[in-house]
Amino acid sequence: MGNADFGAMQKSIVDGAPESARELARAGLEAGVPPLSLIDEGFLPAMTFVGEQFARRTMFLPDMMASAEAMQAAMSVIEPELKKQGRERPTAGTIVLGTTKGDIHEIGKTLVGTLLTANGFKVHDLGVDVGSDVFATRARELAADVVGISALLTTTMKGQRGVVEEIQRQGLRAQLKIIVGGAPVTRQWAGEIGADGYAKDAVSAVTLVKELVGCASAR
Ligand code: B1M
Repeated sequence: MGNADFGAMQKSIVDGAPESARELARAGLEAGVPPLSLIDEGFLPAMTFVGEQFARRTMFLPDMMASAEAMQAAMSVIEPELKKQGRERPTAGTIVLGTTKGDIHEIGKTLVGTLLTANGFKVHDLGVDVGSDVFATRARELAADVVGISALLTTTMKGQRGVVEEIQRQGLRAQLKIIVGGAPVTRQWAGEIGADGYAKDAVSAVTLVKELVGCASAR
């Protein structure tokens, strides 16, 4: 593994500097650093830090927005590299993925989708602020094996329950699995709303989906 300036990566996020984040991601890949290390050791800790500062009111919404923009700039370089790993693989299953209604957080959801793609799944990313009916309708149209619902706000977690109910209402519940995730989401909540599983991060989401669709040996 090559050298990478994780400190500079973190600074680019905290400073909200997209150009610098993009360049550092590119340099990291060129130096041979694995894409997931760039995320987990380079950029992500700074995003978590920014969230904590926002909660403590030592950073404000414009700061958090600038940091998110820098994070997305880095991800735009890293994600194609992650996806490449999945190109040669047979389709392991179809996933419909999105963030709940009223919630525009997309970075974590997109990372989950990228890693699933890298592991051979066909991912249909519905984006953010997605209504329950859209989740259910697309799942039916695409004959999805798994529906993945992300929520980053305590207020929009309720939307996950809404999606489960809508899938039930449309008579699809028996033919697909439902997984949930996002910072405020817990395993207990997943159980309460009748989801099939909870994943705390993108790597565990892949393991979970493989277990649920019965290809635990797929890599
Ligand atoms: Co917002 N925000 N935000 N925000 N934001 C949080 C979530 C918050 C915790 C910050 C804080 O106060 N500490 C807080 C929520 C508090 C709560 O409800 N518990 C918060 C708030 C309050 C808000 C606003 C209400 C602020 C305001 O307007 N006053 C507002 C709401 C907007 C809305 O959605 N309607 C808002 C807005 C924003 C920005 C637009 C500025 C920006 C998002 C930009 C974008 O996505 N394009 C933003 C950001 C960046 C954050 C923080 C700082 C970082 C989120 C992130 O991208 N993390 C966040 C604080 C934090 O989480 N530490 C915060 C990096 C990402 C890789 O991690 O998304 O957690 P994460 O995803 C992980 C796992 O959670 C998991 O895997 C991912 C990868 O490992 N996972 C899944 C996620 N989805 C999954 C689905 C799965 C499985 C696993 O299966 C389907």
